[in-house]
Amino acid sequence: MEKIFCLTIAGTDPSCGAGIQADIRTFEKFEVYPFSVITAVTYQTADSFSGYFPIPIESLEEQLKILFEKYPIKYAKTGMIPTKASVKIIAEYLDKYQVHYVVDPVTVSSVGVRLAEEGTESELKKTLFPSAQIITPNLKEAEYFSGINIKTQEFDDIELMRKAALEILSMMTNEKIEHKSKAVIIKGGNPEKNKIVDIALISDFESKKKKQYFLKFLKDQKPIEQNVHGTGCVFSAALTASLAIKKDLNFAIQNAEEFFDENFENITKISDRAYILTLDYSPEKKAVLNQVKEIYNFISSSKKFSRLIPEVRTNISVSLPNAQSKIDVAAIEGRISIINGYPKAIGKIKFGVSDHTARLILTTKKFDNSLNIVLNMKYVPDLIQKLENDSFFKIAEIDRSKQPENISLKEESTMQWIVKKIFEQHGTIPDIIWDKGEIGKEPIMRVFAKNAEEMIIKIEKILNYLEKSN
Ligand code: PXL
Repeated sequence: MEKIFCLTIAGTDPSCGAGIQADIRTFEKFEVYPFSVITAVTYQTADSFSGYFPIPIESLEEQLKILFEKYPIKYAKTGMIPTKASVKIIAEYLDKYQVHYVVDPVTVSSVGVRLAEEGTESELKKTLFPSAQIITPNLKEAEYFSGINIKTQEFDDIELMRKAALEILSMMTNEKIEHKSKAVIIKGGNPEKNKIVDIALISDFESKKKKQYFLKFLKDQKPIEQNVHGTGCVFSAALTASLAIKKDLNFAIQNAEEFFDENFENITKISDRAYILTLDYSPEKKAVLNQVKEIYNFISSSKKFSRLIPEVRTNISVSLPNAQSKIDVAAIEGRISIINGYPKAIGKIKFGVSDHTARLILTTKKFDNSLNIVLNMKYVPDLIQKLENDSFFKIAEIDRSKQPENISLKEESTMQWIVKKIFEQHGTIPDIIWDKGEIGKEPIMRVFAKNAEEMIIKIEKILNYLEKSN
């Protein structure tokens, strides 16, 4: 298969979280070929920045020249550009070779140090913005380039983010290059407590009629004290690669946002105060995700299993061996429902997306750390009877009406109460805990297992009994 070419024009980061290194790592995730032109060498770690050396202009030009003369590169991104002269020469080559490019207008590093000489911003605006296909400022950069103060009182105003995006779009004026569409994406607004928002403004020229619209990406803020190093680079590289692959701007934006969110689930601490995106799961996390997948594949191929899906819907929660919180538990986002008679996942398999079943397995692990999986099912009375008569299963009933009122009001403590009570009564965590429900609470069966293989054996047996029951 022919390789898709992408080019990053940026500074190097020896700590590998941002800059050229982050771009190459991201490009490789998209399986595009990562050409790279170095604009500066920086001296930094993930949480400190001590300086940089701008690549002399002749050397910068040699890099651009040799690549563009040899390879038909049509998609690029720019990151750190340390001098006005470098901006000019880069713009010249991108224009000359009619490249579709994304500008990440970084002039200040994530720790607040300048990455470019004074005046670089106006050079970016004058020579690089006009022909850009996408510009991806963060909030501060958007404020700077638009001249609009986006933060009103405590939180950022989404309406003002939209205004700033319109203002920046008005700087993308060069019609020489035929983009079918252009966009400005303002990243990292904080519209309310614990929320992060990206606003994309798309200007679509399909069929010559200009159509402008906004997309809004609202996300939960992660409980991390420090900035994560290199996020802007990863996002704009994902955008460039997605654009090169499908040549559709709306798709590229959605795809890059999705890629970013998935990887943001997987932040890694590389020193005391520094976090980076590893862009991949550790073998341990991959194994957990695979276990959810294995169980889901088994369930979703069984029409019969639909009879075991309760009103609240089923989820499969699989925990890391030493899970501490729900972020260490993988499950199916949106749970498993029934579509065309078959069990069907509503969303993707991810860490941190289950509440109820995650709490259940986390509490269970406090009593028996060998257990890692729980799956909730509908309570079927005569099925329970059959399972009780099979010595393969240890099975226990919990009477929810015995729950103290102050606990039943809080779902979180309910899960803890159920598991604790059962453990006190039986001295062990059984294979199945079931209850007959109570007013407003559906009766449920919860199946526990150490690993996917064991869970599938249990489900198979349960399905066999289900066949024989009414
Ligand atoms: O994240 C912005 C950025 C881009 N490029 C390089 C950097 C930084 C931040 O420090 O060092 C090379």
